[in-house]
Amino acid sequence: MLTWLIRAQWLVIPILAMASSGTNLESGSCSVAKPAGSSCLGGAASPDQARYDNYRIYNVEFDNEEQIELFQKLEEQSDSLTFIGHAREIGQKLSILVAAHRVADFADLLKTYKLKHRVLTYNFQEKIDRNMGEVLPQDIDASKLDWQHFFHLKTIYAWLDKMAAKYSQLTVLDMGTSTQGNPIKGVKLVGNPKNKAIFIESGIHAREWIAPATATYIINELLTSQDPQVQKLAKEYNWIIFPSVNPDGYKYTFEHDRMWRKNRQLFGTCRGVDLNRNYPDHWNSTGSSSDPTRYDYAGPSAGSELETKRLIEFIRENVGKEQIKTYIALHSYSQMLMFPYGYTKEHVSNYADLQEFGQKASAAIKAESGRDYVSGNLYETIYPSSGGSMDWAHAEAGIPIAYTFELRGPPDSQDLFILPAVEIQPTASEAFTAIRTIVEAAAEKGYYK
Ligand code: 0X9
Ligand code: ZN
Repeated sequence: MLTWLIRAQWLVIPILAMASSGTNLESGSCSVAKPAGSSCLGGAASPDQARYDNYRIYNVEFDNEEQIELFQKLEEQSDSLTFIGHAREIGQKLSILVAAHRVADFADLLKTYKLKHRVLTYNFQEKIDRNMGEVLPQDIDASKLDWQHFFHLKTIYAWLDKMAAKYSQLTVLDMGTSTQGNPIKGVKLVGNPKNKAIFIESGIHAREWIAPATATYIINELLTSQDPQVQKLAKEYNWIIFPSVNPDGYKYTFEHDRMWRKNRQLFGTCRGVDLNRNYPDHWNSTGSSSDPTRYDYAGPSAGSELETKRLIEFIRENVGKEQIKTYIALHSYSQMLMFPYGYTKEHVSNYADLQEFGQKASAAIKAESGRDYVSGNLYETIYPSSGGSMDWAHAEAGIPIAYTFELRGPPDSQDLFILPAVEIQPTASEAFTAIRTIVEAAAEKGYYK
């Protein structure tokens, strides 16, 4: 049985069979011929796009060690099964995106080893098609940016410029360029030069589009909200917000593969370092891979990637000067508010405070939208993982309040990272509520004195 399974993975995968007549489609135009099934993608149509027709999402639950070992092997053996996390423990539920040509033998495996499971989605491409229809063309006027659509990097950057031109308290920052030469742009919103600062990192994982959308929402709220509480936060703190710290990856998800996660660094036949495994703090010690083909590849060495170096350099230069006391990393999905550490279950020195602020924030979300967000240290709440930016920011840069948010949807989401655009506004709003709650609770405890 197992031998048969192992062999099955060597079947030739007929993906991209639709690819290219050789025509190079002009970006921004949909009037020219295009391969079947490709969409306008809001002006970034490409003939070379990954497709997920009839890919299924399974959610499996492990009842015994044999099943766990089996699924650990399966993940190692197959690149046509996208695991959203690793098989680790009894009682764990795991979502797996199964390539169409593997559905039969995957279903057989579930039956043979009696795994509890559900099919969450039967055709993942439908989710992607719907999502690509929610993207506005990249050359639209930046004043059209809203929270009912998703936006290209170019549009987001133009919007930052536009907002900075309009509001004198806002300046555009540039951390420097990415691996492929894209700028890593952000903004600083100054209420008063003497204020303590809150740093928001977003989009380190390319496919988590709700993260950059939430970052622009927060910038907009801080600048335009009529709510006195929000105006107070904009006045009493300075905010440094980078909507996309992995611009190469983000662009790639619009132009070539909606499911791309890592940066775009080349390693022979494959690409990409998981930037959230690349930070020099207990680097590559747990929950990360040394194999560049993997989604959680830690990179060839600690801090190897240009995007990591840019962020480290920025924080080192500014943590004292700008008095950065809070670091928030935005991700999706699973609805979690997590604090350090990711690499060990040992507790940080201010564990009790971070726990309390996290619980208050999740209660505030519950009151606002009814959504459940679980709070706790990252290691125990989601899974062990080392080399994350949050651990580095807390342990190495000395930023006392540090959180990683996993935004919507729920852990058993049928959409994985493809959150419907109607959910952008409520998701961003509840994330901002959580941040405000954390900041206000930390202020009461004297963290910003
Ligand atoms: O695996 C991750 O990087 C995060 N989950 S996601 O689904 N958004 O990819 C969780 C946080 C990982 N760990 C650390 N910050 N250490
Ligand atoms: Zn992520």
